[in-house]
Amino acid sequence: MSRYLDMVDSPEHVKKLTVPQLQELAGEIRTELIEGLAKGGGHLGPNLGVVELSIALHKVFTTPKDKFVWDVSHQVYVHKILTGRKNRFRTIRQTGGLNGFALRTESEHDCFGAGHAGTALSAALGMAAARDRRGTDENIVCIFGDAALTNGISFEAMNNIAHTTKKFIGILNDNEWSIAKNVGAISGYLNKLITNPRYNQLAKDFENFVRRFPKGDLAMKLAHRAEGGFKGALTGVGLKPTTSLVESDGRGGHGSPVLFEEMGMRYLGPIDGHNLPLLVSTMEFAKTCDHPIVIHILTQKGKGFEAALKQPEKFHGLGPYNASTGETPATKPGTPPNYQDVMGQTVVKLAQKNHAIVGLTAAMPSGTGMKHLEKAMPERYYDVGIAEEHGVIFAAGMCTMGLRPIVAIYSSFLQRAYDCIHHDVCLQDLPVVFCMDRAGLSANDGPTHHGIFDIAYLRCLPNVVAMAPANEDELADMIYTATTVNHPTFIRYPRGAAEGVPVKALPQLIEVGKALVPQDFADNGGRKVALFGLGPMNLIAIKAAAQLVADGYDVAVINPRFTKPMDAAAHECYGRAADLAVTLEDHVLMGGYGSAVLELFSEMAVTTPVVRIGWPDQFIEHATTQDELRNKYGLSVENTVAKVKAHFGDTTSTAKLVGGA
Ligand SMILES: Cc1ncc(C[n+]2csc(CCOP(=O)(O)OP(=O)(O)O)c2C)c(N)n1
Repeated sequence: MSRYLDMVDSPEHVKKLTVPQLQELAGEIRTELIEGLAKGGGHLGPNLGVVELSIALHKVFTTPKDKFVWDVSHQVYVHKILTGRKNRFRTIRQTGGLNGFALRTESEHDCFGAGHAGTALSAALGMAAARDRRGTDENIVCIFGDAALTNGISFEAMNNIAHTTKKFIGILNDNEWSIAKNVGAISGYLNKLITNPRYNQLAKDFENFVRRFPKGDLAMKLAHRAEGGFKGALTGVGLKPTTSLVESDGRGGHGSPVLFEEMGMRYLGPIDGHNLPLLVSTMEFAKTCDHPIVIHILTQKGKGFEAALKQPEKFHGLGPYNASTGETPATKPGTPPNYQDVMGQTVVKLAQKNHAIVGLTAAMPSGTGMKHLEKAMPERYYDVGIAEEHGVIFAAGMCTMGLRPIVAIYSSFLQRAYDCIHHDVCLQDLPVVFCMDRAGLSANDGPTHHGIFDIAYLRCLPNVVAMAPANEDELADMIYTATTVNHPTFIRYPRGAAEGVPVKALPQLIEVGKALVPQDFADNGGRKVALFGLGPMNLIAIKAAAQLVADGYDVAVINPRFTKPMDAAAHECYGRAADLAVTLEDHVLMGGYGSAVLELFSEMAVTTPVVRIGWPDQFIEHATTQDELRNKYGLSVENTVAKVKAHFGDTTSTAKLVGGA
């Protein structure tokens, strides 16, 4: 049986279909999402929630002229399917395939790239301001989730909207979930709006109102003109300060009737975000508005897939699953634990012994493993929402009162809080412990999520103690050590499964600034090579050492453990003794660990040549696996061996050399 989906490959095709046909298309797209992502995984739940919304947007607006700005943009899969990328959809997040987020270089329909939350309102407002300046008439539509409102930037943008432009369409896609259940006063506030009978009645009135008119631009213009009377009903209430509309929130506030209206925007909602005819009419209406407007739509994360509806957190983003049942493959026996779980379990152990310890996540309880503390000691656990800046300063405040906050944030998301790290934590030398997960690649997410800049951005700051464990046991020791150091501490570790090293029942203190030497020179008469392998690259160094030793080299492997303070004595000793020093890091070369070694050698007049292995000075694309990218960019055992041999003019290596440093 032919499907509408087979006929649709661009927004023009969407426009040609009737609303009932589009409703069928919605069902077909859901099937494509569920089946198409089953093999490789992806952000299934959020995309199932925006099928009708995405279709309605393309029915009413015309990209690329009109602009859709998606917050985080993990929910753009349907938009991709409708904008010429349907045939490549099943390549999403895989090597050479579609990126999992909006990407300007991928399509003219992706007007703004993202991956981090909270940027859409600002970007969209910038576009609206630019449009107004150049006197053109593009519609700018910003789609943001309820969790985006836990982020400060969203409010910074909203503070500016009404003063900046008259034409701005915001769509608040409210499914009550962040990745986990949304948190904080804003989520409580939205809930009050959703359940407020007054607003529900107004939204119903709006629905009845638009239903009376035949579909189409002209009808909506009429509707808009007639809106004078309607407007009173729609917004007048919001502008009147009536505290009774939203009851006291129990937190000392009475809740302004409608926050968005207080900020100078019109508010329309709550609207059923799965009612396609209503969405189409609402968008037609929004298009004619001469005021910034926020349309509050209610959607279900995972709509149309039982398993995803039942477990919204798991299905927010996941790996392969069974397309019929939603079951995910069991972990193979013997698979090491994830670094994030070792982190969370260690925090629980430490918190049991040290009452000053508390744990903090910025909306990522599962992703960071902080959920272990949430479960074990909910009163010592804080989820601040998608608010990394606030989270870091909040932790700094806690430190001043004697607490020992452990802040778990992905390396890439921590970038947002850089000034807070500098100004609030390091400058005051407050002992916040930072656990930086996903330091290294997040392969299938791509450049928005790769965490490969943190050594560079941290090692320039005074007071910092920065470490990188080579395995999960060392991670536990480092977290413990960090809780005893009276300075800001930062621990970077990679995504996913750890190395399979047994983790001691109780973590041990390690000496700050002290490297380890897992393999010393054998003095076998071969050429001396010192491999300085940081963090997970230590294993690469050990494997490369085995091959080099087999070929007659004399190799020492150093596990530096600290990028600040570095073990100057160990670096100097092995640097001087070697004929060649090689640094290996899962980080950009520029400003990273290898750069620090060069600086140290220069200061100590160590003249041994240095080869640096790490990520080049470019944004690294997404791929199916980390290993593919490591091989491509030369962060591999083979390339390490080849580089060493090339240095000595040894032609026994057949591997192609990658990377220039
Ligand atoms: C700065 C930042 N912190 C954390 C994340 C991780 N993250 C990705 S999506 C998401 C939740 C988004 O929720 P919402 O905006 O409501 O959209 P939904 O998935 O519910 O549709 C989070 C916390 C991120 N992308 N960016």
